[in-house]
Amino acid sequence: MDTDAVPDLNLTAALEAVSAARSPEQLAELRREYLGKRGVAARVKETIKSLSPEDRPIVGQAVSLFTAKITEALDAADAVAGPETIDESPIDLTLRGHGRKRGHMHLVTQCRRDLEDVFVSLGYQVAEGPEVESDWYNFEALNFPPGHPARAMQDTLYVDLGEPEQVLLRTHTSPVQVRVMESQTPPIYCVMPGRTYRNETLDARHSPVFHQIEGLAVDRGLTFGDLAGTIEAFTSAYFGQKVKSRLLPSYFPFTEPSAEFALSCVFCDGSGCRVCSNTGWIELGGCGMVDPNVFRSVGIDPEEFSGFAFGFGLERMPMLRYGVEPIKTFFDNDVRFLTRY
Ligand code: FA5
Repeated sequence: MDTDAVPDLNLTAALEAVSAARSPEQLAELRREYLGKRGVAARVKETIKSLSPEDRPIVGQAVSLFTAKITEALDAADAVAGPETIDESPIDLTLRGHGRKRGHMHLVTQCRRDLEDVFVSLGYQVAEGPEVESDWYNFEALNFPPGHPARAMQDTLYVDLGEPEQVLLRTHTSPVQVRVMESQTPPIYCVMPGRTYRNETLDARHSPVFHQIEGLAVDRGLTFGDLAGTIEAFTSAYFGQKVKSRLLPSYFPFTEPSAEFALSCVFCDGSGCRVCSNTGWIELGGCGMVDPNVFRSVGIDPEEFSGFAFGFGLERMPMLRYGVEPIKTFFDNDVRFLTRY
């Protein structure tokens, strides 16, 4: 047996060298030294053919054991030390980035904020109220006594809590008027945006869930002229000076007199088209002077103060401004619609 070739195959020393290696480069160097084409294991293997028949299997097994143990140790050390090569090429700062995709506000929220800004600039405050309401706030305090036929104007969704008092999903934002008048003393100038619910079938312009914005002013000496001027001011601030508003007699139990307000059609400038059913006008909401009974229910003296209120569908505003239809487009959450506005 050629004893000169065998001492190179020192498994213990090789394993110590592997465990002493500190970097991927050192491990790569040891892999070449022990397992490479001209490495220790290969060179010892070459000598096997010159050995005696008895020694060949002994040295062959020793080489296999050495190769297996060193491979195992190097693989384990590589896994801890990380990749064999580290990319040290400089970062190319001229490459275009991927950019950061940013979300934005929903069109209804944008409209709500725009209108809030308009009203704040007119001296109004913004208030909110609960969407799950009592019958008192949604109806009774607004001069709709139980069994009053006007309750049928708003098909109501009731919440069954097993309580004697009826609880419901508010059908309009007008209950917030009552809460504001209960908690503040006049003068009051306030707008109240929020989500509302009605037991209605979905169609092009009506949805069981929609948004309204309510306005309330209570002060000494307010007149119907102030109401008309306020409606003109916020509609032209949102749609531009070209758009005119008009009031037509209507009925709400909580305002007297009451009116319906409409805008000159933004699609045909009032000359008549399919959208406005050839009338030249598009209805936006209801309004009127606060009924003395409502003032009494919240402890405000109707002899001393007068007030006006108005309420309209929030979706109607962007529907008219951008021609969005049907109303369900706002709630479908189709990304193509959401990213357009
Ligand atoms: C009311 O809800 C009254 N609270 C408005 C009011 C406030 C009158 C203050 C007087 C003083 P009405 O039911 O007409 O009124 O609804 C007002 C507006 O809400 C409608 O003109 C319409 O723009 C919108 N609206 C009503 N129902 C729906 C619905 N199902 N889907 C979308 N918008 C609706």
